[in-house]
Amino acid sequence: MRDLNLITMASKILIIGSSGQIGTELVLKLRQIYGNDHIIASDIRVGNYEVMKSGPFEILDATKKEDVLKVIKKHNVNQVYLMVAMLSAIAEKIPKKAWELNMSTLFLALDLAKERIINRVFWPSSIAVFGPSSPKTNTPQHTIMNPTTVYGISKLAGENWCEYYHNKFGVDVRSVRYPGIISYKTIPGGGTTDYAVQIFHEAIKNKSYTSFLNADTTLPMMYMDDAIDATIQLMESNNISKYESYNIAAMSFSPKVLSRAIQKYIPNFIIKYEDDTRQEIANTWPQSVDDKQACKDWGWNSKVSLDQLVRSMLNGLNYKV
Ligand code: AKB
Repeated sequence: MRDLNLITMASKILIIGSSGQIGTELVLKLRQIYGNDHIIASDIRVGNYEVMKSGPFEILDATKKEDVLKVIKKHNVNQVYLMVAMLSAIAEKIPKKAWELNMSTLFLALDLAKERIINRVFWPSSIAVFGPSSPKTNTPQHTIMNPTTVYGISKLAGENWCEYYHNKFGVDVRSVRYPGIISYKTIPGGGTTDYAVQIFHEAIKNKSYTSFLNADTTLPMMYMDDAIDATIQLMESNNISKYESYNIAAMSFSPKVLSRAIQKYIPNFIIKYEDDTRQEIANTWPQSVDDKQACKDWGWNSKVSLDQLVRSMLNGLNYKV
């Protein structure tokens, strides 16, 4: 557990969207650091067993300001991690709903900070802010950005709004651009990088997986532990030079490279390829991003390699290696 100073500083933290892939593990890690009662989990649906039994949980619709306010007042919350979003692939199917959800929840959190009801917000952006005209490799933090998906457009607009609220109203809102996040506790839903989680479940169960991205589609990826560390490190940092979304990087791989890394432990695993509309999305995203600003400003450094990721995934899913 961290020292008392930090606990007082961040006395109560609300995670909105705590039943999702990242929200689940964020709650568990924050509870380890700050103590169970300091971390309020909330979502529109109940979360996994560990989240539900280890501390406070509220059913919460993140689009309803009155309800969010009630929870904030009830628990005396002063920081919010807003982990609600409709991801890239699903958002293409219901674009207006996705835009509405992604933007209205962000405005709600920004306004709470503007009104000084809370004093710090974390809001996740994504590599989806980049587009076909952005440099493909080592994509800089500042470059041409022309996202082609509703999700990417909402994330880029969100980044601009965060900066605007910071510059105009002094809102302390912090953000990283997540790559594809790989984890075993909760499955992701509706993203373009989801194959990199599904593949482990299928490799263990059926020894075979049909990838919806083609063999050589290389994308930036990260193991969940690194993503959680980056998020908390940024939120705790006193060294932020830029109130804008930071690129963070760990590794890049394609379905072919990942399948070979899995075959090291499951030699009879086979992968087939049948790409679908998610391929078009992936084609517009970077293969790797340059994260030197995050390294310099708040000491970001990834710790988990591809082989460690594969071992942790297999062990976590009870396939002991
Ligand atoms: C998605 O695939 O939509 C997300 C992302 C990269 O933001 N995982």
